[in-house]
Amino acid sequence: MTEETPVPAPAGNPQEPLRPEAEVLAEARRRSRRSFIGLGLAGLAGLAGWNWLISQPTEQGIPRPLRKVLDANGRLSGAYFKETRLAPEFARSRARRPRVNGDVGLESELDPAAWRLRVQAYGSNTLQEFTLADVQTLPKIEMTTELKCIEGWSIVVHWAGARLSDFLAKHPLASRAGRPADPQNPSADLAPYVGIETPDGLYYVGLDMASALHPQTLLCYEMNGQPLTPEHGAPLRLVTPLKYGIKHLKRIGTIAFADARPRDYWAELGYDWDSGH
Ligand SMILES: Nc1nc2c(c(=O)[nH]1)N[C@H]1C(S)=C(S)[C@@H](COP(=O)(O)O)O[C@H]1N2
Ligand SMILES: [Mo]
Repeated sequence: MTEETPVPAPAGNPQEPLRPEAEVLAEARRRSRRSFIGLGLAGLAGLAGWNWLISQPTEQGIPRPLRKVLDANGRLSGAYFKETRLAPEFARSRARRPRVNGDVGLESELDPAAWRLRVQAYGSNTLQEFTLADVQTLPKIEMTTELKCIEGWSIVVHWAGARLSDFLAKHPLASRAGRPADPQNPSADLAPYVGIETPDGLYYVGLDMASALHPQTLLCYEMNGQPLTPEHGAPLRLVTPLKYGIKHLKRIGTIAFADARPRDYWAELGYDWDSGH
């Protein structure tokens, strides 16, 4: 995963002052309402239909009938994503240190020696614990990809870590019958969703299984050739470059599997649950 793909220059100037993510969220919600109009839904339904629609109960801030359309779109893009798409990679010399963004769930001190990755087997209450060394016995994958924040900035970063798919192939905890995960040939009893949380449970993200098993979804322990620093998520963070930064959970504590979308910090604040780009 080293070849360079020509892509437009990253948007946003890292020196610009940060806009609060919440402000961006409010704008994103306004934008997504406009894009429904762009879909022609309002036009088809007419004004009466639109009034009916916006009077419907909401789910994640979006009227429920539209949420269904979005979910269907999400499933379609999930299938596309699984089969073909890779995030562009860059020359390693383009890598920069990203600014520290977001510290929810990182407030307490962390003792790296005492840290464990805790994984709950699908459909059972058993928790299995892993050390960082356990994760590092898996093939080390390096890639130089763009970290894109919903605030509008993006930075090229060189990451290293283990594929989550390799982890779940070696430790078959995502299938009810204990089958190794195989992205090419997923077994019917594979969990449809993965939930990942910080050790204190204060930050949490959900992924569909196709995204979790994507070849660029890493349990990451190095940034730009150095072990992760605490503010960037030491000892282990998620990197999944087809999704916005909000999904790149820093300081992984637990991984669990679910039949329905796991809770997601930014989705609860109204942002798109998939957060792909
Ligand atoms: N635990 C935790 N992980 C997190 C966040 C957070 O607040 N807490 N913020 C996310 C957001 S919004 C972004 S853009 C990236 C930024 O990663 P960086 O600080 O390494 O640049 O981390 C993500 N992971
Ligand atoms: Mo972000």
